[in-house]
Amino acid sequence: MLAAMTTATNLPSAPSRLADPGEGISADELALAGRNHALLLEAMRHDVTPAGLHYVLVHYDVPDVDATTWTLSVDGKVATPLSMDLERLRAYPPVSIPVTMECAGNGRAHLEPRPVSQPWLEGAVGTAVWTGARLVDVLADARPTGRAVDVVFTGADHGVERGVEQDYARGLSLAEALRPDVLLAYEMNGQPLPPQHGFPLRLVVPGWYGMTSVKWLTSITLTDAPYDGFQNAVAYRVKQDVDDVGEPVSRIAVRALMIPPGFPDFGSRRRIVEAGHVALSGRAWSGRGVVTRVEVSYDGGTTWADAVLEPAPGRFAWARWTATWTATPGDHELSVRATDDTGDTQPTSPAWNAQGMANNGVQRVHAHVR
Ligand SMILES: Nc1nc2c(c(=O)[nH]1)N[C@H]1C(S)=C(S)[C@@H](COP(=O)(O)O)O[C@H]1N2
Ligand SMILES: [Mo]
Repeated sequence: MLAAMTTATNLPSAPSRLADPGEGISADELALAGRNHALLLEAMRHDVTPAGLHYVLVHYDVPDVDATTWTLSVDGKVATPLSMDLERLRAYPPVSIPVTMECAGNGRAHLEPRPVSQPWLEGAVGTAVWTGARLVDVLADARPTGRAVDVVFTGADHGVERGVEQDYARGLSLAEALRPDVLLAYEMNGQPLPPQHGFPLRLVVPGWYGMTSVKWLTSITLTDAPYDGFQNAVAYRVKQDVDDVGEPVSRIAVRALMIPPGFPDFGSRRRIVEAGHVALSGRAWSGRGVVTRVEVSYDGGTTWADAVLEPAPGRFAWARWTATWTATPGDHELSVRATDDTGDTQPTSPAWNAQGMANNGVQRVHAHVR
């Protein structure tokens, strides 16, 4: 059954590759960028991102799901296979959690050489309040057998990726899947999920990069071996060479972003700022620990000053930070970096890997002060 989800084909399909030196964004990448939109950085003024401003990443097409006939199956290494509709899912005790989700490819377009894929700058992030049933409650009813080690989540969307035709699917270890904050979410910010965010049901795995939170969920299959489908074994890996096996991508590395100050130039998005005291703010998050420090630099990363960090609204939600910049006339490069309680911080130059995964290089904002 799992084999049917992942089939090598000879369909035309773009390979994984690095851009040549000086190669610009192609029309193919522009088509991806137009579909998969980033958070507008000024939307970080909201604790909870309005649904329409949350970043979107859809590998294939948004599937056409009829909620009246849709069902979720829970099968594989379970004593009691289940099939349930939305009404049955809503009968489980509902839980709401604010979660900052980030795409593992965030920042990819800044890498040199540039992995050719969805060309994110830095906005592939957003925070939503997700409401749904706890996965652990549903799995308790299905009763995993002693042989279950992995849980495979499959969506209703279908496509071909690097020659492999597939339904989007990801495996997660049973131990991680049983965490009480892993949700089968049917609401985003108090409303039914929007089509692009997984209507009618998605998985939400707080703290992990977004690829784990499978949208348009149709089946949950427990397996007695680690899942080796495309999205686990090939796509979401940190590789030094496109042909490496690499290491799996998992939890979100610490990162901070600022709302660019002043007003933008339309074409370049460079900032025009009035001299004097400038209030800066933004957000910081980590899926691996708790953010303990945010620092801001006004001189291209030569010197750093502590920002004020506010309490986060939840363990897996971003925290707001503020700082005051004394802006003097001239051209300046602003940047911000966060540190978490595991000691992790952000590198000034992003750590390179062949698929542009899980990099957390610092944001740079160019400002002209007048
Ligand atoms: N079924 C399915 N689930 C999916 C995806 C997808 O293409 N299909 N994209 C994943 C990726 S790579 C990310 S970053 C998040 C994005 O979630 P969002 O669009 O709600 O922000 O969904 C994940 N879940
Ligand atoms: Mo992603």
